[in-house]
Amino acid sequence: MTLRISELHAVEILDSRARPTLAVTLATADGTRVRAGVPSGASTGSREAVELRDGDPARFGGQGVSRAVAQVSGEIAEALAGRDFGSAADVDAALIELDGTPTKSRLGANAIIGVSMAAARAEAAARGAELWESLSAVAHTPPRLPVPHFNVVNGGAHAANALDFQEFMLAPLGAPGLAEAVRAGAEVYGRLKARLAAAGHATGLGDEGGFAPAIDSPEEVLGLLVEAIEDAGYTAGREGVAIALDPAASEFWHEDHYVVAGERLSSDELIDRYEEIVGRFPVRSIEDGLAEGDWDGWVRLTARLGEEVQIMGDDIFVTNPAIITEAIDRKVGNSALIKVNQIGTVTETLEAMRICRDAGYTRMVSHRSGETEDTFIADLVVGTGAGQLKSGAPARGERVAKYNRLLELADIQPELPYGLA
Ligand code: 2PG
Ligand code: MG
Repeated sequence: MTLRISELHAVEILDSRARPTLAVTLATADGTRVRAGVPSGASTGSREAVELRDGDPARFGGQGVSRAVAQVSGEIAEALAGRDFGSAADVDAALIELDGTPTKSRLGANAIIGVSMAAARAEAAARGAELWESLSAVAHTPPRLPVPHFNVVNGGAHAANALDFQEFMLAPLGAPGLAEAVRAGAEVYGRLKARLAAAGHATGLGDEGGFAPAIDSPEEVLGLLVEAIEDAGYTAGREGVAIALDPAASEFWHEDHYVVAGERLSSDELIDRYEEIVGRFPVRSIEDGLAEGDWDGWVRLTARLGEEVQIMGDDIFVTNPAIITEAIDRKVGNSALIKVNQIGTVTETLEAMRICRDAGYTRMVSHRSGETEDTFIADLVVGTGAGQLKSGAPARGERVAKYNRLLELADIQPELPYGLA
């Protein structure tokens, strides 16, 4: 297979939060044209690959990406166009070399990931395969449809309410297939809305399409979720609909303590709190339960709850193969959240997932809070057989686009296995 890039072009578009991002178009000499939309986070890890933003307050409050657009259409296009690449991985290697920084800050991780995603699509086209099939071949992983994790209550950096925990997700583990899991998510979402309204809460939405009520207690939200699951006719638990949390604790960590609903907590007190929560509610997964700098706390959290619960690193691991390797060594967590733009190329994302797999760490592929209509991550999770996806609520186009892509795949490819890996 040869990939000859004939044209590379980017345009400044909007993400789901009215902030600029990039759409990249890549054309190859054989006439293939592919496109990629670049996601962007709000609660970012400090060691993530660095987005290039203009910083010009006269445009989009400094958030413009015209410089990143110029890097794609300028320096990157000049370096890559006309060259023959043996694979998308070779394109990624060329991008990393051209950028020359450890955090992709010179060309911009947003510029680089857009080109990388487009190159993965071009490779799939060159193989005459769907993106998920091509990624499955590249990663040497059997494809699988994932259990969707629907974020139905938003707090933290994703909503203007006083709720410190960022995400409360429904995990329909008991569903026999993807369509039933999506249905469960949508039905519980509807019942939750009714419960919130009946209790006098606002039903406006946060950035990921979940409700953002004026509640500050995580336990109160969990109680409402259990009621909504039961209202919808499901069992609250692993045999029906379980719950996953992303407290995103780096956001409420203050140098040496946490603050949850106004209460000051040490790492150990917060771990005690999680233990109580897991005892009272059907919580199957805790992502970023502690802050990214609190590695000693993470070791204790994993030792205390890691047998029963998925202890997942997001801000702390940032999809970075070297950091994940260190975490595995130090017994930090037992699972990794996977976001392509945290590390900046698809190849490095696949490498991070391989390292997890080899160590027995589970993987959940993830959207960002700022999204586009691009469904790349749906194909990524299927092709890598990771078994878990989070893409926000079962509402709002940019979230639902990913779930809808999975529903289509489930329909067209009925032989694909479904469920946790
Ligand atoms: C997270 C993500 C996605 P953001 O913390 O897991 O839900 O949020 O994209 O803002 O980092
Ligand atoms: Mg997170």
